[in-house]
Amino acid sequence: MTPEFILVTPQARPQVALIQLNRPKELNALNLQLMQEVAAALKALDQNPEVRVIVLAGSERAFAAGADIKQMAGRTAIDMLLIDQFSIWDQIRRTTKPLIAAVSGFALGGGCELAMTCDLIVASETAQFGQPEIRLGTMPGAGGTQRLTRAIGKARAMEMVLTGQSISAREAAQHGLVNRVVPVGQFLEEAFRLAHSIAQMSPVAARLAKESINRAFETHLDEGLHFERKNFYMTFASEDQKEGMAAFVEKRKPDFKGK
Ligand code: CO8
Repeated sequence: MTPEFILVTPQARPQVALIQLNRPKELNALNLQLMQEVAAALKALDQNPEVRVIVLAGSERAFAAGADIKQMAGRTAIDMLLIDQFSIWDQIRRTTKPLIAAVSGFALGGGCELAMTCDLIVASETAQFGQPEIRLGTMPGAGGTQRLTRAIGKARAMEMVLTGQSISAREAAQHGLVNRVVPVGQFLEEAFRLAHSIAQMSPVAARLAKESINRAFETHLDEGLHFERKNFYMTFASEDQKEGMAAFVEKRKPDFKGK
């Protein structure tokens, strides 16, 4: 079925796919269908052997202005429980390939949380990141209190979540929330550039490295190191490791096949 609220380009660049949120009138507000479409597209691209890295973008004006307030407004707690929208977010989190958010304009509420669910964030100079839910009488629900705190620290996360104030792209970069900030006309191209440089690497090693970094947020050091070591050993079962080291010795560029 053709998605209604996103555009999917499996080969936006060689080996790099693009998912573009496309609900412009509503500033890409994340209704349930849009989120389901994103999760389904990510699953398909994750299984597509031609794709090594995925870029998730909005428009220049808005990455996403949050969950769809109009859709949520009248719901009860039990409606929210039964709709179980966060199972979709859990599915997104299971994407094994590197996922880059290309953020310009508003990344608010669920929009900020969606960007933080990605592995890297490229921001335009106009990007603003915020968790304004408190102004609506609620609070972040898709990881905002957890991922933001891990990314920028308790004091700043408290201020953003308790006041609802946004931070600029520059502040987000200073505090380690985003990887880089570029002029607005270049944010997508910069995301593709970053995606391309990752796509040159071994997809097997990238997958295992991503998994290991994410484990750092979920466990204590001893177990994290143990997990990392197992994944490190696992790379030695790949042809890519043999190719990478042979290419170094032979002074040539490696040709990684993802096996
Ligand atoms: N939901 C629904 N519609 C929205 C949303 C939204 N989050 N944001 C903007 N829109 C709509 C507006 O209602 C407006 O529609 P219409 O033209 O029909 O009135 C249109 O988009 C354009 O918006 P504005 O006219 O307001 O544009 P401005 O440039 O004046 O303002 C802002 C832009 C500042 C982004 C403003 O629209 C705004 O404050 N939006 C709401 C931001 C917000 O509070 N986000 C948090 C939402 S709650 C949340 O995300 C909880 C997450 C929980 C888990 C995630 C589950 C998916």
